[in-house]
Amino acid sequence: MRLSRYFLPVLKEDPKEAQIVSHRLMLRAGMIKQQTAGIYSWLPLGYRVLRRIEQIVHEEQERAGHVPLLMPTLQPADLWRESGRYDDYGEEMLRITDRHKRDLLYGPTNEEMITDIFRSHVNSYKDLPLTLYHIQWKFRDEIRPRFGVMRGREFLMKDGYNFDLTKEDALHAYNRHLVSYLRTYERMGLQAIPMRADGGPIGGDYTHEFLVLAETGESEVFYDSQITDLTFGDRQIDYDDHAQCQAVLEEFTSRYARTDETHDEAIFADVPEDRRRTARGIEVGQIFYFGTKYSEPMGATVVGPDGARVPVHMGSHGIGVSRLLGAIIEANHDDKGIIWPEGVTPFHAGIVNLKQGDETTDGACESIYGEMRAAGLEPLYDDRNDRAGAKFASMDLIGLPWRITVGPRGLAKNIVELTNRRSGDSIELSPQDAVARLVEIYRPILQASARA
Ligand code: P5A
Repeated sequence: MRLSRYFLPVLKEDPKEAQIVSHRLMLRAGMIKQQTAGIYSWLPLGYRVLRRIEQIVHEEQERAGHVPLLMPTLQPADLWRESGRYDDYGEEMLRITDRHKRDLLYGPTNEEMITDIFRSHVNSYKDLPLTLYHIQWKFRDEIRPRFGVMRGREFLMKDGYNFDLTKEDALHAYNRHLVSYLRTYERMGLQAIPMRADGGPIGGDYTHEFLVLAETGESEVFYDSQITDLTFGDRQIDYDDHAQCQAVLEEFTSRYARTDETHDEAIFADVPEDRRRTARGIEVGQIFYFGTKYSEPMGATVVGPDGARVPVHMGSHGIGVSRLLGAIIEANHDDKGIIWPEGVTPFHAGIVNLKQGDETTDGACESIYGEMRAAGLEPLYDDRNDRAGAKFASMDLIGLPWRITVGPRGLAKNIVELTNRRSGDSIELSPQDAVARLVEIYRPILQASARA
């Protein structure tokens, strides 16, 4: 992308309404625009990151054997009357009446609708196990929408639903989700810790939230510091292997880690004092097992092996896709701006032309730009006629992990500068070597997508 043809409305001043750094940086970097409380337009840069996050989520869901579909945002109220949640959900639900006076709602979640799809089409235990998911906008009329996309009213969620014959199989689906979520967050450069939580309006008492530690997090959390040493890494996992998934769950949930909803001082006191931590966290996902809570009242049954119909065991599993942008920025920024992890960056590298209009410099930038694209990388080329300082400031603000700086003085020695956004370290390389180095850096990231 050439910046001269892009739409990147960066702000020079700090917006007054933003109380936390991720909200401030998303507004300043021209990623989002608030349309009304808790409802945002996604401007091109924000939309690019959103799409990258969605792509990682899709890849890891499909790797785990889950099947994508797409349900609508609007739902008939009658489905929710069947489960009994229409009245229970309260004021967070946005209720709408159409011209025929039929009650609709803007879905805050999809347990009822997916259960309806299941009961319409699945009849036998032989079609199980089944996990269906989608990535779709949700609406929750939060009493206090705040912190930008972190607590929106309209927000993007990946929500998945498993259908199993037995409780044991459904718990395997739970474990499978836990494993796939660990991989998903790590690919985004995040450490998200599974913590025992509360079922809330979704239901079920077997549930974990995934939390990213951050001072600005809305949840208070209590944990054994040893848990922060765990990483999932590049291990190979067979998602059909019950024992393997169970072992990962045990590894990641055996140490004390709870949100304030389930925190128990007496058990916490057993953790050695020097490892006890109280902190704040951002909830970026939650998984639930709730058995037959929806399948029973809604008649989602299958014919079991002995010929009798039984309600299916279910769970649901959510990732806060739009909230993740805020969480990633909270965990990755400095006083100059955002520092994107390589897995989610909107562009792989910026190219800064120090002397726009100079034939040699323009030519060198064009070749770097072309070579990067030919190698499957997406550069953002700042080809505007602007001061070097202003170009550097925008690049730092929008947080691309790498920058190639090209100017006539370096080119006279066949040299450009490759700068790392996080460390600020620069190295001098020939233009060809700079591109080759970036190809090397991004190889594992592009391969992770290709393998999925
Ligand atoms: C699981 C999937 C559910 O809704 N039903 C379907 C279950 N879970 S949840 O925990 O309530 O939501 C899942 C994730 O969505 C994000 N989230 C939000 N993101 C931005 N703004 C909001 N107002 C908001 N509410 C929830 C969280 O990341 C949450 O973990």
